[in-house]
Amino acid sequence: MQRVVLHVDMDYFYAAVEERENPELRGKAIVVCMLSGRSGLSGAVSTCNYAAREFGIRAGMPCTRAKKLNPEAVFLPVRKEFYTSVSDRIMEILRSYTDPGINGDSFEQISIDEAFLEISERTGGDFNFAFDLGMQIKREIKEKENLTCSIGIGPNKLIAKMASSTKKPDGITIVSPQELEAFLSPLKVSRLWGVGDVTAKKLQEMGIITVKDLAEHAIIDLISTFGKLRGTWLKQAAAGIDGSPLKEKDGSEQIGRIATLPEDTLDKELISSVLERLAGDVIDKLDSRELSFRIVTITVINSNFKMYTKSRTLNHPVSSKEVLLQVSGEILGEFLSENRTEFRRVGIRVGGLQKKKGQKSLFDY
Ligand code: DGT
Ligand code: CA
Ligand code: CA
Repeated sequence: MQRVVLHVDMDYFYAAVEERENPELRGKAIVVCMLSGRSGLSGAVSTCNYAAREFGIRAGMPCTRAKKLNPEAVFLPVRKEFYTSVSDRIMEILRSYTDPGINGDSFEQISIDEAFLEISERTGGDFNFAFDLGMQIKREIKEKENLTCSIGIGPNKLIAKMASSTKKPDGITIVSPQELEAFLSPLKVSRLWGVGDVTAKKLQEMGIITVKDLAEHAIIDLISTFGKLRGTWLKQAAAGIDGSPLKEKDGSEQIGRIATLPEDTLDKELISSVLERLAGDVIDKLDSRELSFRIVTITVINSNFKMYTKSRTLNHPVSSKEVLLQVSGEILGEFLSENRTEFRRVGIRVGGLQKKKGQKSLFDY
């Protein structure tokens, strides 16, 4: 089957969150600063919205310089923890779009505002379906978090990542295998994900400016300058070839199942019976890989399609189904006491996975 990978990058992330939180800032140039804590504006620009970018303000420049470029701009301090909590919810949404139950990881978060999703199975390798899925993701993030993102879709991570930065903000760019060559050829080599200034400069000295130049260059020459590994990688990247799999950050892998309830309901027994079945699947999967878990997360989606999640972290890693059911029952109880809108779907997920060392009983927990 044709592989399809989707990459999401949130637009002007920190500044977008600030803009969302203070609607009166809408339309103004917003600059989010890492303040050094000494005096006034000493520190560097962390990011800024597009209105500020029109004045030439950029991430990394001193805030005092940004202030000179646009004295009217609104300067705000970074609130990293808050952005992280927004990011966590976005990652939650994204995760729900990945291929379920494939061998290997189907989700990879690469920074606070970026992630890869493996969607080959879910789209049947069809780039038109992938486009629809991308639009759906954009809508859901807009609806739930009132933020925009830019999406790239390609036959691998390299191309998906490069595609997402082609149209920004609020863009979506598809590069199917048929479009690959036309997409890559005219780009400067520095646009290749993984080629930094140093490599680009060396390539330029070899007369290699565009990706097309690189693709046509003798591999032997590349290897003699960059070594076997890097030389081969460059040649392949120029042809848009990248076989690297998605990889969850260590310790962030999760195993989960989600299902639609037989009817929209707030009936504890009915919901518990579905959760029990899902928990059984999760335990089977853990057993087959000899894993234990420490974090239990329950997700509910109500009949208005609002999604809620709650997690519990245990003191020790465990692998027993009783514990999973007990903890998920407690969380479900909390949900039911707080919600009046009927549930439509429920999901259960475990994280904090590690290799099983000997079974823990309910008593230990
Ligand atoms: P974009 O993606 O071009 O629409 O704009 P951003 O702001 O999302 O930029 P991105 O994706 O490179 O970075 C994501 C967030 O990471 C950004 O909102 C703030 C933070 N960040 C980026 N560059 C820097 C930097 O140079 N310094 C600091 N402190 N934070 C940065
Ligand atoms: Ca971004
Ligand atoms: Ca980013």
